[in-house]
Amino acid sequence: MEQVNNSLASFIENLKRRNPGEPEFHQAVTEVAEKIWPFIEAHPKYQENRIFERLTEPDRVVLFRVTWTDDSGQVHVNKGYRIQFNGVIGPYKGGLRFHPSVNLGVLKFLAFEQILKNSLTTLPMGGGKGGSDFDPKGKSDSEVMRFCQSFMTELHRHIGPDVDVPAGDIGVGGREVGYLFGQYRRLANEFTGTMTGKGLEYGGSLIRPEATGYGTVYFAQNMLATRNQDLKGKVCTVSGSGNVAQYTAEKLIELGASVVSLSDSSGSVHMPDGLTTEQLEYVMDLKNVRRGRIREFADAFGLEFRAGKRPWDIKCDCAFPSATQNELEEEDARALLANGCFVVAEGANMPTTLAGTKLFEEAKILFGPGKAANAGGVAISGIEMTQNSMRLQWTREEVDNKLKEIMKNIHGKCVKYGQKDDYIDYVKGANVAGFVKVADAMLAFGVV
Ligand code: NDP
Ligand code: 2IT
Repeated sequence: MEQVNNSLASFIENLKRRNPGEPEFHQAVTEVAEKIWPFIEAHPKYQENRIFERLTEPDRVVLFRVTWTDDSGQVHVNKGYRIQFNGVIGPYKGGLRFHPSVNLGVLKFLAFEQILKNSLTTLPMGGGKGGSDFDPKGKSDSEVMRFCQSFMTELHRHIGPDVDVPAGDIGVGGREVGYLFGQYRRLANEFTGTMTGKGLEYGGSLIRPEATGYGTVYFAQNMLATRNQDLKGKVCTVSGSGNVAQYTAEKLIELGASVVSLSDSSGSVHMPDGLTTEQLEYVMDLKNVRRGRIREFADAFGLEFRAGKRPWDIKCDCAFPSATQNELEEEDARALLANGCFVVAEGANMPTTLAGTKLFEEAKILFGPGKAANAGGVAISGIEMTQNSMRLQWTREEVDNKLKEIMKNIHGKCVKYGQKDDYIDYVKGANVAGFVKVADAMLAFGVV
């Protein structure tokens, strides 16, 4: 009979052996495993039923070909994916990412994180993620439309309002969701809330575009409140300049903080006097309508553009990594700490490397991991699903209040499971709290 070796080291070794060539997936699981192992050991029912092993193997992975034609008539082939990772607490839920770096390991890390994040929101949503290595940069609207239609022509067989509900992520915003949902509705011949992040005219929710960024800022407010502080007057670095970065910046400005950086994959812009509302409007138009580069923003306002550089060497109190995974490495964490940064709220998914996370923990700063801090986006997706099922639309204020309440709740759960003698281990708190609900549902279902 196979001997079960229950040590953390052998678990990680097995995971790497069974999932070769997926470093981001290994990283995401390692972070969770390190935090929940003592909890699992203290509750043998999880270990005896090999719950964590089951939780790290997706229910299913759908991999398909996406063929489309560009404006000059040339045919292209991309990969399409949907990872339906765990559905024990609700329909699979999670975004679609279109970016050339997308591969199986990246989407498995994102879908795995999504299981615990969705559990934390308290709403009934399982974990999923999907996307393609298609690069929307430089493509015309009609090329993006043809790609989205081809992608959905296959994906529609695998999703549905009670099965799997995709949304946006990097490279998938309002325009793409419109094309994707339009094709879904046409093929399914029914109007159901099978995508979230939809336009307001066709079933979208107020505040969904803002929700991830606003929610991350609300989470930071909750963390600061544990030290009797708030965001007023705080100097904040933000990375990225897409959906999450834009609404993080908007809420920070509204709360009286000073946003001193934005970035994209070409480099960062330093705004020593703080981003103004007028400048943010310019960035939104540049990125969402004209689809330009952040350098153009620096040039338009005579600001310093730091080619190829991240914002983390800029002095700040609070940092909001809002671009992509592993954008905040050990050296960046060291620079932030040396400059006195004491709040890091992750708007992106897994932006901090394991070594960076360790430094933040040792320094006992307020470090809010993505699966807690950025859960506002998927939470309001859940609220969009509820509105679609009820066939009504809540007001902006109602939805924003729900978002605030959910972020406060998530913060409370992190404190409950992560409180240590002299600081709150939010990484442990988020992982254990997210795990318990899913694990107990898995136990209830028996060996499946
Ligand atoms: P967008 O596509 O709107 O914006 C992405 C931003 O990140 C752009 O500024 C982009 O720059 C930058 N970026 C992307 N890849 C890289 C890279 N390899 N290096 C440096 N910069 C990069 O995506 P979102 O704002 O929606 O997503 C940002 C992050 O937030 C992701 O980690 C996503 O998973 C996470 N997230 C998103 C949610 C949502 O609701 N949208 C919810 C929760 C988390 P460039 O234009 O040069 O590519
Ligand atoms: O990472 C995420 O939580 C998202 N991209 C949002 C997912 C969703 O279904 O709204």
